[in-house]
Amino acid sequence: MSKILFINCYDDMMLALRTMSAQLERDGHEVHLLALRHLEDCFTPCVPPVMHPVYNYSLQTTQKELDHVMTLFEEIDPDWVGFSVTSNHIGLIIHIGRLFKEAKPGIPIVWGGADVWFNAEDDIRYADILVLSEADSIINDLAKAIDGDKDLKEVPGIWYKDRHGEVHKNPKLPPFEDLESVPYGNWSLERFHEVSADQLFRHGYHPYSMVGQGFRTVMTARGCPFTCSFCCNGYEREEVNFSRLGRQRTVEHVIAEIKHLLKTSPGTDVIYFSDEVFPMNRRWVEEFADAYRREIGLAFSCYAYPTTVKPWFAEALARMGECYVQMGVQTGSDRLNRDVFHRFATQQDAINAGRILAEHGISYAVDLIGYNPMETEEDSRATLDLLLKMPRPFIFQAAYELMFWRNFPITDKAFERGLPLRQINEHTWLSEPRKDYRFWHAMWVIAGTCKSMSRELAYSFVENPAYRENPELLHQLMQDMQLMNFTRTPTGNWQHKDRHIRDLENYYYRMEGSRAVKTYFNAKERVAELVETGSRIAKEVLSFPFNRKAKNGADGHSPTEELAPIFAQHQSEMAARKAEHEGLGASTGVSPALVMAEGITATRGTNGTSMAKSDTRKKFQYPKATQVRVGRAQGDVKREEPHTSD
Ligand code: B12
Ligand code: SF4
Repeated sequence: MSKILFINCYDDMMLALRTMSAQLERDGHEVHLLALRHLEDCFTPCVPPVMHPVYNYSLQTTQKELDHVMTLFEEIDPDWVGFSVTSNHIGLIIHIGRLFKEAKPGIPIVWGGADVWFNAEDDIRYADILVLSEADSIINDLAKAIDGDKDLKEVPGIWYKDRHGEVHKNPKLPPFEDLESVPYGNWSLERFHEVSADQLFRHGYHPYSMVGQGFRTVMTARGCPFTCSFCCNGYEREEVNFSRLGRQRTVEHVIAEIKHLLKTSPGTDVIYFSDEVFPMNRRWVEEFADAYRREIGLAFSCYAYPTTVKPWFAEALARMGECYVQMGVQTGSDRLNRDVFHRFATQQDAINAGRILAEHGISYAVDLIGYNPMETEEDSRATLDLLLKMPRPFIFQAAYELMFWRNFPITDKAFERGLPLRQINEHTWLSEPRKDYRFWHAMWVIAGTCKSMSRELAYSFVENPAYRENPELLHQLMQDMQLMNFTRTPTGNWQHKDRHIRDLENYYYRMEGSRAVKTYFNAKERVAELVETGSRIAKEVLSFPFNRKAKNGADGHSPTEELAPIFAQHQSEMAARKAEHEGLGASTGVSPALVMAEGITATRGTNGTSMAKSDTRKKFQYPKATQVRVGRAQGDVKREEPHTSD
């Protein structure tokens, strides 16, 4: 049996690693989890966070933090290390891998995660084993093989280097179907640590951690029917799209997991459904809403796509309890959404969705993508218009900085078009800094945050050249406005102040004799027990008999099968819109963005939806890693130089 160290950067939810840890511990392995850096420390390593930051390249760490990582590494003395790799963090991960190898020569380094799906040919230079598929069905065999009890060539879905450095490529696995055979994630603190803000939080979390404050991640399904060009689901072809296929767990199984969390993970008080898009299957959602209200009743948050928000959907969510919906809107420009982002939801769809959510009293947040070299002045204005029209109240979540990840559809096309990008690590690029990106970022936040901004007032800013020249003036205003309107909740989220006060009032009213109070005292007792009896109880908690129901629900229906026609319906609706837009686009002449969309959408699949041309990804030769340079976005808060590739 091995000692294993799993590491994730900038995310302490780390659902994949928690699930694998539970799987491996069932076989007697000792798995330690390390979250390296909290997202809050994204670009302010040691000082309080900036409000609504542009999500920047969260790729740095500090020497002190690296020292903590090495201290843990030496204490744990793992037999092998597993990294979950997203492209943003690849430089950091390569660096840490090298430190581990120096400290313990020959230690196997295993990589899995989104970056590996897209960049295996490159990633194999840095890892001994790559997991190119979902690891659920193979992780235990992989551990056996690393222990020498099995041959690595018998483990599908991986690439590995042999003793002579030769790379062996085992066949890939299809998307993992039997979601209910996987144990619930391991949320125990016994072997969990977080390193962030220059500190080592042993068996605990960064103070702003949502997990530390009671958030627990649950996925009811895997996959998404949409194909946004900036997302891992952007290619419709199955060999490049790993999560698109819709796979849905039963209502009973999800509810059982949440109940298990409530019993075993003290302090759980918000459920974060991290499904790419919250289920769209009406029967499932309705049934789930009833069960959730009846048996759980906790506040929750989930993601929605503008076209999936229907009145029945909002009614069901509202029925479940206190709810926070995050809706990616990306832009108010139909052209940009359609031609560049490959999203076929219109501005009107976003407004309709907002109206439906607001009418049902659901808090919702919108987020956008900015800093985009394919965005025109007209597009930026359309986003401003959208924000001015969006039904209130809503929370302006962020204007994310468009990231171009290696081998993602939007990146291929940006390179083919010769757009100027700056490379920030081996697999990530950003646009060149421009004043107008900063200007529009601030304009959107102000329009999204200010409750009563008229169109006239907004456009007086837009028409004033002084702000274009000095966008930092607007950024100051933006930050002051946010400070006046928002407060940080104990869960680390930004929330509108009025709303927060109302929530607190409600909370105190409900406290008397409430379930929350009971849960609190139960949890306290449980913690006291855990402290008293130490790891024996913790082991009991870990070996809790998992609910391993068959894939079908109690009445024999299969939610995955039911999901398929709903996915198909969404896809064909999007395809119809696409066809309609393509017709319109053709008559408007040739825009660079339209040219860019070509190739992403060139052939048609058997189900009538468009398919990416099989050669699309092969055309462009990516710059080599030696060309890496580390840039700094204009207006960023001063931070330490990242320790990336060298
Ligand atoms: C939910 C989610 C989040 C949540 C929670 C993340 C979490 N890990 O729990 C939050 C909001 C915190 C988040 C944050 C971010 N996310 Co995110 N997120 C997702 C999402 C929608 C689902 C991830 C998930 O939990 N899947 C379910 C689990 C079971 O599957 P999995 O993670 O893929 O893991 C399986 C395999 O990949 C493999 N595996 C994965 N890791 C490892 C490690 C080892 C050792 C092994 C053996 C196997 C293995 O086995 C796992 C089990 O089957 C994905 C999209 C997607 N389809 O995956 C994006 C995605 C992973 N996120 C992405 C990004 C960029 C981010 C951020 C960097 C955003 C930002 N700019 O700050 C941050 C930081 C993320 C981080 N370090 O992981 C990108 C990554 C793109 C890329 N090229 O790398 C994705 C792919 C979305 C996209 N745009 O395409 N994210
Ligand atoms: S809706 Fe979300 S998860 Fe689905 S393809 Fe678009 S960005 Fe990706």
